[in-house]
Amino acid sequence: MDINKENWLIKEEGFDKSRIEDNGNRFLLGNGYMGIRGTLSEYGKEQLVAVNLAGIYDKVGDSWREPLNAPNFLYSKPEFNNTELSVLSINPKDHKVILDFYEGILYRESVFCVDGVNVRVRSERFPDMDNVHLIWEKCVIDADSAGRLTLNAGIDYDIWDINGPHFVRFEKEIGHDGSVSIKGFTQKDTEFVHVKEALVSVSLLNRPLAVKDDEKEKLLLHHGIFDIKAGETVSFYRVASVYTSKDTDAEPAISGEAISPEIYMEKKEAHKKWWALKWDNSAVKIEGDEEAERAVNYSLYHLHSIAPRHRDSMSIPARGLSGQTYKGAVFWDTEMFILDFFLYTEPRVARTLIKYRIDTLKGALDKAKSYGYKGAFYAWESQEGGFDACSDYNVTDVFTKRPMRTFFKDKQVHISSAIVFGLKKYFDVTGDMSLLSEGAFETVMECAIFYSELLVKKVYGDCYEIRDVIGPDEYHERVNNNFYTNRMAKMVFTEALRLIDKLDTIEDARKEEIIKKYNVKALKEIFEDASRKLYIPAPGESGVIPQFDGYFDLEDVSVDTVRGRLLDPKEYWGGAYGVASHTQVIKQADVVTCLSLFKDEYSSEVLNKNYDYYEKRTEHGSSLSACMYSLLACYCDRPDEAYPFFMKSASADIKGGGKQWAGLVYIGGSHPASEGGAYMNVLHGFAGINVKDGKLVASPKLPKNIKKLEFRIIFKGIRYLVTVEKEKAEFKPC
Ligand code: IFM
Repeated sequence: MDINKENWLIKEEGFDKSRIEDNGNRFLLGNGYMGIRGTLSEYGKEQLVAVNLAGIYDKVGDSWREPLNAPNFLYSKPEFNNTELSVLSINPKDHKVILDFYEGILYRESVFCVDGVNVRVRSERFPDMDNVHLIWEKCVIDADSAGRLTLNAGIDYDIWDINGPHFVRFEKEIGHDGSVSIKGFTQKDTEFVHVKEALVSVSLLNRPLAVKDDEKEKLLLHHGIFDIKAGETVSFYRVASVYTSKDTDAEPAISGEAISPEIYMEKKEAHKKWWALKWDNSAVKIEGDEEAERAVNYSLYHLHSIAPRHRDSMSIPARGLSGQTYKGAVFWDTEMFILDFFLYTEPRVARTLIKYRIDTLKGALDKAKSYGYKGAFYAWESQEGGFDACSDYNVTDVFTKRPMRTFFKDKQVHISSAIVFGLKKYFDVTGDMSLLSEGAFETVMECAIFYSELLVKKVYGDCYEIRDVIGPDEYHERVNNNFYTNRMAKMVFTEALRLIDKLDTIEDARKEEIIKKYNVKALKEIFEDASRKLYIPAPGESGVIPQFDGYFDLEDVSVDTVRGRLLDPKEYWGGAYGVASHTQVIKQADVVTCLSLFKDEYSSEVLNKNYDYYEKRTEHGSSLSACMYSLLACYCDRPDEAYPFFMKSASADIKGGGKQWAGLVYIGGSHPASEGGAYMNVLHGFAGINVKDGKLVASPKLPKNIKKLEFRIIFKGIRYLVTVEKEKAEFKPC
């Protein structure tokens, strides 16, 4: 597949202070172990510099438990004739930052004019994709007249945290071989993050660097002075490693010998090869629409960068590795929006994501128990061990500054169905049933038990209801019979029944264990009954399905009318007194999400009517919304209407500027669910590829500006080249 690599560059020309925050997300680098925000090397915590670590959390006082940020090992602020070369202090004459997302390398070039002398700083950096503890950087500085260049490069340990500071003490070490190291300990003295870096400078003078420890500024720096002539360059190469108390592999040995220009070049070549291989499996070629091609592949770049390939049981937080927003927690975003990309391009990662849920079953059992239920109620915001990090007060009222009681943790019971749905997709797409004996069977049984516990039967009546829940639309709390929740619960019962029928395929010893643990026969009866009698809201005369009981009785006003009622732009729309709560205006796709999952059960007329009804009433206040509308629009045979929603989803991070606040809580960062949703739009929507009766089927719906789609997928272990043109899709094993 030929790729137009020019289209795979994200460029920022000229320095604009107001873009610092967004660029941190747009130029993000990552390797699943760490995410390095796309900030400049002279930036500090005010510019939201962060090296965000996966799967290691800490809590300070009463504030939210959040993932740790490591000390910034990419800091540098050189000086020329005693003037700092920093965009924060001098407006650069020329400035560009380029992310080559085909190669996964971030480049920067700035020219500063210091007393009439043009001084140029060029750098490039990339995280190691094989040894995920490492990151590599090269920096070259020159000037068009002679002058004194001072190098200051090292570790900045004044760390940006939302709810920190997390490190209560630091241990520093200065090697005699060009390395420095700093180990930050949290209040639990056994927990630490260790950052070590080695740096070599290369210049005609070949002068060794000294080390400066500036305790006040919290900088541990390599330092050197070079009197350079016009055109002469001073370069430095560095490698840094991050290692934490959570790691079980060996810590990389970093010393002056770990880095040299030759080693750097070797690593860079290996890095480019790594990415070329990834793209070979996953790039999406969109003929006729370069902007769409760029946006969707950029989204995939992000997903590749945050995939936990270094573990066999780990998931992806809702804001990826772009920072501490949403507490670094894992939401339903993973199974419902992100998973499909990995299922079809790198099933091993999909397995790792699913395994995380299997391994956190204990947390889900405990959570259900704490509410008086049997079974598995997964964490709405899952951290280590399945601990639910979701607070009872998720939003701060902008007027009173008081925390507002929200019920996301207690009432978004649909979370457990997402886990079962993820597992079901894993089985259907990979054909790999090995997880069944590795805890998947128990996971599905426990989720089904949980939903059977939620069923309520009226004395007069023979159907079951699920009451007092929050559906995907979080603006309407504590409703009864949410269509999405009930239909997904039914799916859990049917999946549990399907797996019970597969019990014989599990090897004997495990099967024995399972039979001892569960009364499978009794469960089968319960699930059959539940699945038959669970009330699923149906389309009324108008063809529209009520999102929940009483939804149509709410005030029917437009999204703009509701927005017009806001007294403060940051005001929260939901909760008890939110402007949307008593209206039909919803935050994000809810009925529409459900219909896009179960489209085959409804007529085209019903799909169309619901799409039209809910589209007008949706704020799209969540980045999870647009892709579901795009999917349903395709299923309604309206691909041209699907297209803008797809572009919204695919562009969430390339454009930036999304919603940054929920009440007074900062929610900025990158949007993996939106990125994954964009992939789903291409795969399931435009190419129309889905699994039916164990086989791949395709029913393409290309919007008018897309001439042709081309990409590779893996289905049941076989790789296919998919080509879609007009109404035709072709799969060729490749
Ligand atoms: O999971 C979502 C939720 O549906 C809407 N609020 C943000 C969460 C994290 O993306």
